[in-house]
Amino acid sequence: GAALDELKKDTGYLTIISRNYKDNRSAVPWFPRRIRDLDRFANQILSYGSELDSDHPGFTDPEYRARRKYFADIAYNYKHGQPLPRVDYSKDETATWGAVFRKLTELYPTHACKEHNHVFPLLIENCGYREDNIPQLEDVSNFLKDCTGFTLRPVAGLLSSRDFLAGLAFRVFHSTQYIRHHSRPLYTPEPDVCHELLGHAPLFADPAFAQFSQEIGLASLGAPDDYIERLATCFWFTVEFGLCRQDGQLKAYGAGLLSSFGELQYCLSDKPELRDFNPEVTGEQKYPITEYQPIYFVADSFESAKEKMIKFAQTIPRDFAVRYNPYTQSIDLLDSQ
Ligand code: NLE
Ligand code: FE2
Repeated sequence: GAALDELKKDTGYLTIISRNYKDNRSAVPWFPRRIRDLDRFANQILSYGSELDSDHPGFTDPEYRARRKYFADIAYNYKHGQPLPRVDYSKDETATWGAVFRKLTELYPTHACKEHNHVFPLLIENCGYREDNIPQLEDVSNFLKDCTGFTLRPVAGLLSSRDFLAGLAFRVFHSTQYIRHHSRPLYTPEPDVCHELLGHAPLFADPAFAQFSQEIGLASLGAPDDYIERLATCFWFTVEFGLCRQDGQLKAYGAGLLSSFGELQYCLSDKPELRDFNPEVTGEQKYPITEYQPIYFVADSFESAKEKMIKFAQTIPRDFAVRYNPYTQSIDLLDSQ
């Protein structure tokens, strides 16, 4: 009747079973309810990907700056559902990728977790991972979709933690498409296509890891700012810089490690400090972003890390619960009691 019509007008046919959310809506930070809502983030990036700081290795390289603008524009104009634009990478760009690829693939068998080593040959087989070829985001996104339902979206610049994490609730990963400046191939503090495709993509093909990542995303929806900060920190120390123990040995699964030849060796040396992953504690840890991490957190498995994240999510002050509806690719809201 009238109440249902009112609710439909309010939500555009999304499922709300939570009266709390409906009554309290103005107090809850906005969050995407359906996958196409992610298109809104393009207009609210914190910095445009082509504005390089003066200490960036590409700052004084006009060719590199023009290239960064080209990639930022692709992402800025991208809309959900479109194929990810294919890019012709130059000879120099491909050479940079090749240097990174060659060095890292030497280390993976001994340094990367078993999930990464399991998926990597499949990417070589199906997505054009080769020393002399930079894979296309479209091909990798389609591969991930088949494995776990994860997809990639191009991103024009830096998203807020809130927006970036919200994508994960929909199994959407915001990915850069440009490549690092050729002058510094073995470590960069900013993500690039090497980091996304060598570091992140293989893990998003793993079902348990995909679930873990989505849990962080779901926990973030409508959460207060201080919890977004904690969740982003947990993301940093897991998805970006996580270590795990496998068959009694320490291995890397964090993308920031798996895309840096220097840090991948350093993280398994006796130099850094190691602590057990626990969202309550990990979420409070401060970290540098432009140098190797002094502290890493170690997970027992993606399953156990996921269980810990789910427990932590229940401590977030939110008077409704969220559930991802894969049929409609939208978020259902439930009463949490
Ligand atoms: N340090 C990483 C690399 O060199 O590939 C990138 C980390 C991005 C968070
Ligand atoms: Fe990353």
